[in-house]
Parts: sequence; structure tokens; C-alpha cells
Amino acid sequence: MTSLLVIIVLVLLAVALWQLTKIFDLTQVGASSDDSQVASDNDNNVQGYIMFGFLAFIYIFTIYGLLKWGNLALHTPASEHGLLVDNLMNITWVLIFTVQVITQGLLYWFSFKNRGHKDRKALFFADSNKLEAIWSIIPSVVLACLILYGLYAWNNIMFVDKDEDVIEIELYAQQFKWTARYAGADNTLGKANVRLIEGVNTLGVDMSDKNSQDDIVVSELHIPKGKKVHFKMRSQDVLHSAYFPHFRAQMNCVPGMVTEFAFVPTYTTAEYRELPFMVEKVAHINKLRAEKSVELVKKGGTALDPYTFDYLLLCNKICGASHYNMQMKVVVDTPEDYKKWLSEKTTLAQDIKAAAAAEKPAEGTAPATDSATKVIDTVKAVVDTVKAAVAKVAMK
Ligand SMILES: [Cu+2]
Repeated sequence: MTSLLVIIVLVLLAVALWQLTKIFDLTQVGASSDDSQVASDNDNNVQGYIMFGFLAFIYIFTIYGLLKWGNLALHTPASEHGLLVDNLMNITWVLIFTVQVITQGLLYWFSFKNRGHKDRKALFFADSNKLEAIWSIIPSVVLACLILYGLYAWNNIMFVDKDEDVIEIELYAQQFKWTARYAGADNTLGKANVRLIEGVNTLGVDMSDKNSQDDIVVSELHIPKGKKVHFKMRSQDVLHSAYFPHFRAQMNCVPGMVTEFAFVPTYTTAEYRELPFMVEKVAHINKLRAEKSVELVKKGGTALDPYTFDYLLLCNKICGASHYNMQMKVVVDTPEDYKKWLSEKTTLAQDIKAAAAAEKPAEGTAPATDSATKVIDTVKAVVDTVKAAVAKVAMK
């Protein structure tokens, strides 16, 4: 409601301003001798200087932005292929930046230098083959090199050899959480289908498949350092995107199909926390949090907990109201710690058995409820039959 009022006020203000300028114009009739629509030398000078000023603004703002926000870019990659991705990204940035600085400079400089003047006449020529060749061939060659390098990087990153020793993990996306399924001792994920979702089997794993028997379902992702992890993504509802910023990996999760991505983590969570840039970043965040906490405590609130770094799996497709909070903690362990963590987990088959066992005694101890439910069911069935009969009669 408030925003509607603000919009109405702004519109009315704009109308008032427009009317005022019209009145102002009317009061000026006959006052000025120069009411020509052709730009004078003075107009051209003013436009030329404004354009030059805009060029200065672009350059100064670019430098300011780099200095002020440059440190927000992702730092050291935590996966093997991350270096390749960063390299490609950096080359692209340097190229774009150089070309942008030169072409914008030339564009505005020429506009300023050749601004309109009553003694100056524009040179006319139909075309220049030499110029056309220069500005077509150079960008084509540069872009072709960049695309070839990109394809080389893509193939290197995306290709998983069938015989390669990898850890198979499924990432299951749904509004608004992630769940992971480990393939277990056989390292083969059992079949799954959303139609089989029931009770604790929230991923719809086909329990009649022998490969499903040792599958493990967890809500926190642990992966070992130095080992290739092959993720297979599924989505239950809408398009999501599995995004691991620190590992430079992202892949869409599409309902009805399985997508994949593989990478080798190169720093354990503990090691990454110790990197100098991360120590500095966390100290900075905690300094801000401490300052905020003082304010909160003054207002009678509770102080904020100090922040510790953790790798995250985020969703990078706007998939609904709580999209911003769709994340899962990722822990990179040493291979030994990873094995230990995984061995402590129960399999999905065990979870389903335990859930069934937990339900049984409840059924035994409540016979009264059981018979009451039966009576309700019978009444419901009778009501349905009567309804159907009435509907039939109505149709006739
Ligand atoms: Cu999502």
C-alpha cells in the first residue's frame, strides 16, 4: 500500500514538473532571439564536454569498483579443475577489460575531438575494406582462440572415464533442501523414482533393486580430499542448480532426468580455513559481527555467534520463495576421516526397517483406535456409495 502511494506521489510530481516547464516555456516566448532547432557551436561544445565527462566517470567508477569490491571475488579454488576455470575466467576478464578501455576511450575521444563546428564539414566515404577487414578478423581470431580454450577446459572437466575410480554420490534437489545419497559398498546407486516416495524413503529409492540395499541417505555432504567424486543430480519438483562456488562447479538439476558433474577436492575444510586469505576474511566478518552484537545487546537482543568457514552447496536457480536458503553444508575430510564418518551411517534399508518396527508396537497397543478407524472407514465407504448412486440418478 505504501509503495502504491509513493508511486502515485512520484507520478503526480512528474506531471507537476512537466506542467511547470510548459508554463516556463510560455513565459519565454519572444524573450530570446535564439529559438533555432539547429545546434550552435556553444551547444556542440557543451555536449562534447559532457560526453568527455561521462568517459571520465566510466573510468573512475571502474577503478573505484575494482578497489572497493575486487576482494569479494572468489579466491583460491578448492578443486583440481578450479585452476583451469579460474585461468579461463581471468584471460577472458583481461581481454574484455583491455578492449573495453581502449574502444571506449577512442569512441569518446573522437566524439569530443570532432564535435560539430560551423567551419567543419564531415568527410564522406562509402566504405573502407581495410578497416572492415581489421575489425572483423581480429575479434574473430581472438574469439576463436578463446572458444577453443574453453572447449578444451570443458572436455577436461566434464569427461569421466567409465573405468575411473570415483565415488558415486546422488544429490537430490527439492524445494527447498538438498539431500545426498551415497552408493555404499558396491559404489552403484540403486534405481529411484519420485513415484516411490513413501515414509522415510523421501528420495523414492527403489528398494527392490539390489544396488539400493547399501545406499546411505544423509543431509550433510562429506567428501574425501584428493579423490574424484562423481555427483548425479535429480530434482523432485522444479529446476534447481547445484552450485559449489569454492569448487568451481555448477550443474542444473532437472526434473525427470539425471545430470552429472565430477571434481577432485584439493583442500580439506580444516586446511581451507587455515589459508591466509580465509583467516583474514573470517576475522573481518567476525569483527563486523562483534560490532553488530554490541548494538543488538544494547537493544535487549542476543549477540551473534562467531562465524566459521564451511564449504557450501547452494541452489543457483531461483526456484521459489525460500530459494535463498536452499543450501547444504559440505565437509571435505581426509580419506581416513571420510571412511570413518561413512561407516557410522546407517543404510536406507536399515532406516526403513527401523521406521516400520517403530510403527508396529503403536498399532498393537491401541486396538480401540484401530477399531474406531475401521468404523470411520466403513461409514466413509457407505457415504461414497450413496453419493455415487445419487450422481447416477442425477445423470439420468
Ligand atoms: Cu532450488
